[in-house]
Formats: sequence, C-alpha cells, structure tokens
Amino acid sequence: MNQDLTLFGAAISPFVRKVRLALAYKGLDYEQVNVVPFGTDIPQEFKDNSPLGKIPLFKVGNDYISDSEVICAYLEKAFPQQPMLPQDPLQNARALWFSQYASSVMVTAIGAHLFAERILAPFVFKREPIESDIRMALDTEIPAILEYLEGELKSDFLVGDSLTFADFMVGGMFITLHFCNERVDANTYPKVAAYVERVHSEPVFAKIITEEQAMLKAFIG
Ligand SMILES: N[C@@H](CCC(=O)N[C@@H](CS)C(=O)NCC(=O)O)C(=O)O
Repeated sequence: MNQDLTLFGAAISPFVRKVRLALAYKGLDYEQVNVVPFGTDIPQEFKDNSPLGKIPLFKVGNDYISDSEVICAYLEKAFPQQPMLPQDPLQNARALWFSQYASSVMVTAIGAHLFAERILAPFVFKREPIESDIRMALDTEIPAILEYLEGELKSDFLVGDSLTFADFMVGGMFITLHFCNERVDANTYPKVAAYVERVHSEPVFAKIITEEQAMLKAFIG
C-alpha cells in the first residue's frame, strides 16, 4: 500500500500526538495540516470531513478517518509491519486498556484540569485559570493515576518488555505534564519516574518531544 497520508490537527493535542507516535513507529511519511479546533482559521476540508469537529482527522487517499483510536486501528491493519499491539489476546487487551485509561482519566486530569488551566487559559483563552481545577488535578487526580501506574508497572514498559501502543498515550500524557512544569516524584513513585524517563528517551518519543517543545516555546514564549 502506498497512498497519500495526511494528518489534520495540532501536534500538542495528546490525541494527535498518539497518531504521530504511531506513524513514526511504523516509519510512515505523511503530510501534517495544522488545525487548532478552537481557532478561527480552520481549513474548509477539515470542517467538511470531521463529523465532530475534533482533532485528529486522518486522510488516506480520498478517504477520511476520525478519532485517534480508530486511526491507529487503521494504521495497524493497513501497515502490519512493526506492530504496535501484541499478538497475544490478553496482552493486546491490556495495551488497549492503557490507551483508553490515558485517553479518559489522564486526559481529564493532566489535559483538561492542569494543562488547559495552567497553559491554555492564560496564553490562548486569555482568561484567568480555574485554580480549583488545578488543585484537584495536582492534589487528588494525578496522585491517584501515579499510584495506579506504580502498581501496574511490572517490567520496563506497560505491556511486555518493549514499547507498545499502551505507552504511546500513557507516555504521551507525561509530555503534557512536563509542559505544565510538573514532574513525577521519584521518591514516591520510583517505577513511574523511571518508566517516563525510559519511554521519553525512545527515539520515536525523543523526536516528537523536541518538536513539541519548540512549538510550545513559539506559542507561549
Ligand atoms: N476521542 C477523540 C477525542 C479527540 C479530542 O477530544 N480532541 C480535542 C483536542 S485534544 C478536540 O478536538 N476538541 C475540540 C472540540 O471538542 O470541539 C480521539 O481520540 O481522537
């Protein structure tokens, strides 16, 4: 298969990041069209083909696919080389679970309550942050996430002993955490702290982190 691939979205979105990691992991070339969903400059092609107006949107030839999980499922089937998901059914389920967990619980705490309030509110939405959301994330939600992951980490990666789809979304949410100037306390959560360092130094992650850091700097100064 050799079709033109286009990804619509802003790289700093955790859902867009997951797809970028999947594309990089599979060694696929693609074009990226920057779309900021809350912005004023949204391309007509995106408006016409994204049913919910959410990023990412993916284009394969003349066809469009919505939703990061669905896009990644497509990539896994269309480009089976370098599989992201384990063959074993239970390990496969475990990898999908962590992606779901990060896409829901971690996105709410780290993305919506912390990043949106600490970074997007002052720099993009031009309003005062909701401090109670930040406190809830830092005092309650994120510690519960770290406690859970600390108990789940039995090896170097979340599933098996190498990078899988599970790490894309979970590891990706720690990029967002770092953008908020927060770190995992290695004394309290030693396995998670080591895991984050390990995953972020994987070549597919390292490249994306460098690119996103530059973007964020340009964005917020
Ligand atoms: N389930 C979707 C969620 C995508 C999503 O919520 N994207 C956010 C940006 S991080 C968005 O586009 N929000 C705009 C909106 O809700 O109108 C996926 O996995 O792709």
